Amino acid sequence: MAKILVIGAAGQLGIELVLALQTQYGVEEVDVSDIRVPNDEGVMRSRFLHLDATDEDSMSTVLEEGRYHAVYHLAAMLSATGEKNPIAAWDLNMQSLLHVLEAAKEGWIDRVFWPSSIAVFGPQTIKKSVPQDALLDPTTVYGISKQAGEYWCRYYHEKYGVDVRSIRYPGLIGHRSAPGGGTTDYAVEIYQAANAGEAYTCFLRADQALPMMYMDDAVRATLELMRVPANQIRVRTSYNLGAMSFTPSEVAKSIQQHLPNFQVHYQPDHRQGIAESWPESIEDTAAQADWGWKPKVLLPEMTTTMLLAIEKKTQTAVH
Ligand code: AKB
Repeated sequence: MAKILVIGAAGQLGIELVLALQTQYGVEEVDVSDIRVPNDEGVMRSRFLHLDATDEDSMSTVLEEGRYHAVYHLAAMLSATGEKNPIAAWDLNMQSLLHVLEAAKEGWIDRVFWPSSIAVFGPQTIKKSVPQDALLDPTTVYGISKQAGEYWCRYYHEKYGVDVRSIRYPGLIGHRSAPGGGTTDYAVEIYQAANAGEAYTCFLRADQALPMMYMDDAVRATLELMRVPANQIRVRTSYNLGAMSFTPSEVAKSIQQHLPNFQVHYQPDHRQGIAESWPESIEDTAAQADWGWKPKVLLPEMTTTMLLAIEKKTQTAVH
């Protein structure tokens, strides 16, 4: 039996996390599940379970039979899509988490990972270097579900001893998987457009700074947090995690160092309002102190890596 289950394995983070878990623990040790089949051959080397994470009966059957050591529960509707479907976002984000926490309470899972987000912060939160215990003030249904989820995690830990761990991810940027439905997605799309030789129309303002992180750092942080002995984890809501903060015009400039003719136009849409409500940068001393978190990749290195990797992928697809 596999020891690890990733729920939401077809998503942007899911694909990358599964590949890293397979490398670390072996393909046979990882089961992957989603409501849609992951579009990645590497991920599909693991056993795939077709699973609707909101369906209590299927979830409890899979989790009771699986008796997993670790479950990474990533299924969620993100900020921009969530605003179009608030009730569906709430249902998916909350019901699925409660099914996993209940299964852990039954003793069917030893350790749970659940992602939170910078979306828990809002207009009343301080904008720069947001501390761990800053005011939470979410304005999106996604952010509200993440705030509630954080408190559910702490509740299950304190009441029932469930070992659930969480990170407040900033915007994640990677080249192996596509983002979907987020406000920070521009920071992936911009590299794809640049590589395709196209101009990019950005849905945020040129000067909208947001906290961001390169995917390899995010995956490493997740694996590191899940390896830490339980008694070292002092934050049972969710850890702030910082890496970099940049604006669309700063990414554009960094791309222009490699592709001087690259152009970006700005047409802010409804996602600008969401971005404006979020902080510009995050302080993460709790994660540093409790489990030694340290980001490795900053904007210039990320740009070089992203452009090279996307180009390689495009060439492989053509040949
Ligand atoms: C989104 O933009 O909704 C996500 C997030 C910051 O959690 N990438």
